[in-house]
Amino acid sequence: MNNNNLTKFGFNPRFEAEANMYENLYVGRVTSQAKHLYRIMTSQGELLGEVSGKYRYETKDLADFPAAGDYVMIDRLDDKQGHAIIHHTLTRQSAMVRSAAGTAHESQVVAANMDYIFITVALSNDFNVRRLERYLSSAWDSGATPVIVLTKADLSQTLTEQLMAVEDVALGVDIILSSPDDDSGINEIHQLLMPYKTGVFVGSSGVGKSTLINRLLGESILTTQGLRNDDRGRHTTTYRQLFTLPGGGVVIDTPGMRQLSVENTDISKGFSDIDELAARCKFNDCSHTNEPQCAVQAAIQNGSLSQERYDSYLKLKKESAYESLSSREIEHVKLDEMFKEVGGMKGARKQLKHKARK
Ligand SMILES: Nc1nc2c(ncn2[C@@H]2O[C@H](COP(=O)(O)OP(=O)(O)OP(=O)(O)O)[C@@H](O)[C@H]2O)c(=O)[nH]1
Ligand SMILES: [Mg+2]
Ligand SMILES: [Zn+2]
Repeated sequence: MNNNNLTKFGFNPRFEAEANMYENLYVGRVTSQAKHLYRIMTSQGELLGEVSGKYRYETKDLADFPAAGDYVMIDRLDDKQGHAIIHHTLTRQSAMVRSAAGTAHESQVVAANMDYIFITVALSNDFNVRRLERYLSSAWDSGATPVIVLTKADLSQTLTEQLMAVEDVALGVDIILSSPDDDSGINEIHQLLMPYKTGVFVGSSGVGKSTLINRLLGESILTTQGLRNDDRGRHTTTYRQLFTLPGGGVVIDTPGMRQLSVENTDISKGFSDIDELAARCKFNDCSHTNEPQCAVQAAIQNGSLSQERYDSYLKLKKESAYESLSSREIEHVKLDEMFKEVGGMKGARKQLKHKARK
């Protein structure tokens, strides 16, 4: 099978080797999804497909259904007689995961098999460095390389402060500055994506992801928010979609995420500086609060670690602990914390009962 057409969509020998293990099936890459229907690019062009009954029946985890960027094995290369049937999803090289809207437990794959995650942050009113930190740790966990893209520099009133704040948390991650009247940022993104690499754009609604992709494409294919720029617009992009760039390279546009859960996220990857310090604490299980010879506290004291950064580390750590609990369990944990002095919630209950009896 000649897969030249698919190579433009990122198909490479690693996936080809796995695809060859399936007899009588063809490989394709998912370019978008609308409910149960998938658009799939194949060696012969694009077609529509859906997962087989067996696939649906055997898949318990939402994250195991195909997502934009996935390579899938399908039964046909022509959908004139009906939708192609997806039988398998090839092993993911990377996956950006978030918890599905409204649920604490089910996680959803935002995009798969990308080399870069372009975390897009606007330098306008909405700028929030803590949110960037969350995206960063989630991106590190995906297996792809994060890149920070800063947009709307033209609307910033505190550019220097903002850049310093970003550099503080970036820890070696590339930072690309994009502005409407200068193409150097766009060119840097092009450079990264050159040899058929895949990049996904993530970030809050209205930060300018689709605008960037239109500029990369060299034409206005994607709908962007009107001329509002109040950072409060509706979500303009409503589904994930994959495109090929004229100079090679593949990009996936995503709708701005309302909530980016830190579930399944190894937060330490986003905080390697604190990790390094922690390794030098006297005690292995140091909580970095009041233990003697704590390297983290020492760093805060001598100013090499900011209290603010340490606080957000603690906050993220606490949230990821919460995230793996059900809402009921979270209530219990919260109550336990509230009643810590009297020995947790059970202790509080006992005391209440005791009082009532009196
Ligand atoms: N001033 C200024 N405006 C920008 C810049 N980049 C994008 N915008 C504007 O910001 C608005 C939102 O841009 P979009 O590209 O639609 O944002 P998005 O991230 O795709 O949003 P969702 O699809 O909702 O997730 C549009 O009006 C853009 O014209 C920039 O660098 N400077
Ligand atoms: Mg968009
Ligand atoms: Zn310590």
